[in-house]
Amino acid sequence: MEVQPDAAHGSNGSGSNGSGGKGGSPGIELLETPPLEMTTDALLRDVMHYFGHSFGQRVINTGEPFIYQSLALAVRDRLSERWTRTSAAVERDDRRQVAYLSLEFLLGRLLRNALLNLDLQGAVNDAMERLGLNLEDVYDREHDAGLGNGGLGRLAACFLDSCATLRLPVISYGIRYQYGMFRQRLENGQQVEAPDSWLLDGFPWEIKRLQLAQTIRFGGHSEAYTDGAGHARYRWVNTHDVLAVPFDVPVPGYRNDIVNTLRLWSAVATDEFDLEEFNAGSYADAVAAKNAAENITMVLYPNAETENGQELRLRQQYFLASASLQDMLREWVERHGDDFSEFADKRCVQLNDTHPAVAVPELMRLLLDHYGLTWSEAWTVTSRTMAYTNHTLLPEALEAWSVDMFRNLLPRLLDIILEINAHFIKTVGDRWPGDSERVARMSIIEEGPTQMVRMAYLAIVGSFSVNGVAELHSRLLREGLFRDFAELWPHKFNNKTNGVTQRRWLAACNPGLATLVTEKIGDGWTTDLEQLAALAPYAGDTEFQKRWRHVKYTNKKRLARQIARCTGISLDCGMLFDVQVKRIHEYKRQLLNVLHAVHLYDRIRRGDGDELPPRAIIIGGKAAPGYAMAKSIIKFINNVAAVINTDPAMQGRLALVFYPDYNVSAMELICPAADLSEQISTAGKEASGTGNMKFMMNGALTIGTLDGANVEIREAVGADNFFLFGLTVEEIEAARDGYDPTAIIAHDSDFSRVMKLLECGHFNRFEPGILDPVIASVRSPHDVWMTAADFRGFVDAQNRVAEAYMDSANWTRMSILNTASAGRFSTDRTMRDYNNDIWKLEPIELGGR
Ligand code: 26V
Repeated sequence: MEVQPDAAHGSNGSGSNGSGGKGGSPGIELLETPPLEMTTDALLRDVMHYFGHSFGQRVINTGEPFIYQSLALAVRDRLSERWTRTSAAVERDDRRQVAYLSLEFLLGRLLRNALLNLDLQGAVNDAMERLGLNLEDVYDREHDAGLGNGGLGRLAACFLDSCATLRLPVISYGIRYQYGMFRQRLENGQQVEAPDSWLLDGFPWEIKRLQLAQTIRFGGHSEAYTDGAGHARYRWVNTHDVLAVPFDVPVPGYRNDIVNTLRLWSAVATDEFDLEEFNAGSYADAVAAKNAAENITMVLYPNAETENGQELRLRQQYFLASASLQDMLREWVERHGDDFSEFADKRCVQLNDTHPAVAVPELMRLLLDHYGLTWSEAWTVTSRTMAYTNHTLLPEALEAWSVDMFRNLLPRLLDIILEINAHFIKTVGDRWPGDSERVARMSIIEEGPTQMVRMAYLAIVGSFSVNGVAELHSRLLREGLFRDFAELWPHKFNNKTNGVTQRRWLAACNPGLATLVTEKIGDGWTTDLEQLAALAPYAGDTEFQKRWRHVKYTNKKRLARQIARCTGISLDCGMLFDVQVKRIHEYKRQLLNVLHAVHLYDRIRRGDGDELPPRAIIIGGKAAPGYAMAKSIIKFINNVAAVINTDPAMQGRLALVFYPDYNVSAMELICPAADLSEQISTAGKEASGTGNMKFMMNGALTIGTLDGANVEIREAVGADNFFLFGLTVEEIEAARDGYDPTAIIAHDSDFSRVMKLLECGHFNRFEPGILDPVIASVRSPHDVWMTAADFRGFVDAQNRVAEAYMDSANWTRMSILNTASAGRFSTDRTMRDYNNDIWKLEPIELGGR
């Protein structure tokens, strides 16, 4: 262990922890200290120490934040010693490591999972009881770390947990946004965004490491010169520089003493920058410039899949890529000097979508301009180091930056991109001589009125591996979007089906079910999810079914309480809880779900609902602030909900809830309580989905299309235990030609009645026209998402659901079989797949204390 000048209790000092980071002088070896005790007494003592001394508190109240903060620090101390040992082991062994680069890590809360992974839940529970507090209330004091939009960001967070649990030496790099995903309020049924100032009370898990700060350049221009050896070289001059300061967050593995690092970069103005202006006598300008620099990490972009092209977003991407690569190279050079011949054997960079793909030219730049490699040496290193994961098939979500923006912001990188493209185009020309159309199709630069850099193509050209996130998605990439590239480099393309961590998404969020499962089959499933298969033999066991239903019922009560608190709507827990929570997007078809709700409403009103089980349809999710149609869909849901929920005839038979401010913590309450999981995207549009896996794991049945990982979920659980409907990818494409929703509606009396209710203004009596765009989209022959095409199939499948739910023994059997079949959908399996095929890491071996 090294001396940490600032390593006193709870300091946010600049000790050397995480991976590497020695200053100049050799450290003094710190004397071996005994490990911190994991007992109730020791924890209580430390909590009170922080509470009294660090926060200056004397009286414990249920509502105050300081017990949470104090507990988090006491737990962080226990993580710290394991963290130092993990970092030392990784450094000592000098084996292959992965850097996972992502603009998003949707962490949610950290305390509960830290306690679970350290096996401290019992001791801390007792400690809180002794203070007269309930641990659940303490958990509730923690603000979600909402540093992501949705699936892609939450996936990265699940990867952290699984990599640490599998002992994989993976360091993850991201951005420490001051404001995470916006908070959603509803005003008159409409979404209103509020800033998420999640750092306001402080974030007790992070440790600032100022001595590892990196300088990031923007602007200026590139300049040719001849070096001492007579070689033509380039340098990037006249730049505006910003400092990237890392904050490290510990990532504990499950009961294995491993603690990996999540390194989040924060932008700070450089001193030189300020001084220059200051000396020129313009203090105000200097402060303004400081603001501009620090804006880079101010806010998470909330526009997944829409509104691309903001310059600040490109700044964020480059800031992350450059800081992370410089950090890796600093650490490399400390050990290996400037010999990069083994770099690609010992390091791998996994790009989470194209968001950090500017890392490809940035690594080239650092190797060429800073370390003097030749082009071909640098390219060999870069293209053997990078690996790229694609997360979307939607053309509008494929990133492209204008060449002009690149030239202004990152001139030296544009040079390098153009040169990469020149080499690449030659490769294409050699393989397909004379095929200029193909060259234009594949070029990294898209020609047209404004030239664009196609980031996905840059990522593919610069990587040795390209993967999709579900089998269907990976096939569609190879056959569609990236077809030319798959033809050129078939060996690069592979699939890695997503997963979720069962530690958060079953063990922590559903203690009732976790206990029941463990009683039956032991606790091996926490690190080997396939063991859930051992539940299958009990699926028909009446006694076990009874207990299974009891757990579900208890979870439904917990959710109903929360829904009553935040919406005022009271739900009866005998109702079928029919849940769709995810980002609001046309392709996910929340609209189709509401059409079904209106159909049920209509059936009950016309006296045709006596056969139906009572149902609560729960929808939650955020719309991108600039995505007008998604926002209108939220308004639409709320208007329909207002009518349904106030109609006495619907009482106890049908309810529609819009769950406000859906986030990770909300899902922890929601997924254990769901009976039915809605996965109803237009086939070919949802890359994978991961909510589908959380619901399945917690015993919900799925109603879904053949899209994303639904296909594999259905395969795993068996067609009989999955409610399938809708057109396939091929059928969707075939049905586009001559698509005529009005004819479909006319031929379906249920559908006609639904449309009549909508079109006569039944759900917007005092707001004429407000729902028109949404309603019109159903009738539009240009509806890309083909909502009308799947209406009949969806309603029929929902009728099968209703019938199945009435047979409670059979429903419970299917519910148990869903959990029993969820084994494949652990991120432990996903990470093993990445490791076996792409990363090839050996597990960390901790040394003795
Ligand atoms: C795009 C943009 C563009 C503008 C600025 C902000 C921003 C943020 C995110 C994105 C792309 C999001 C892509 C995404 O989230 N894909 C989801 O990835 C999940 C994990 O693989 C997968 O389960 C979902 O099906 C897929 O939609």
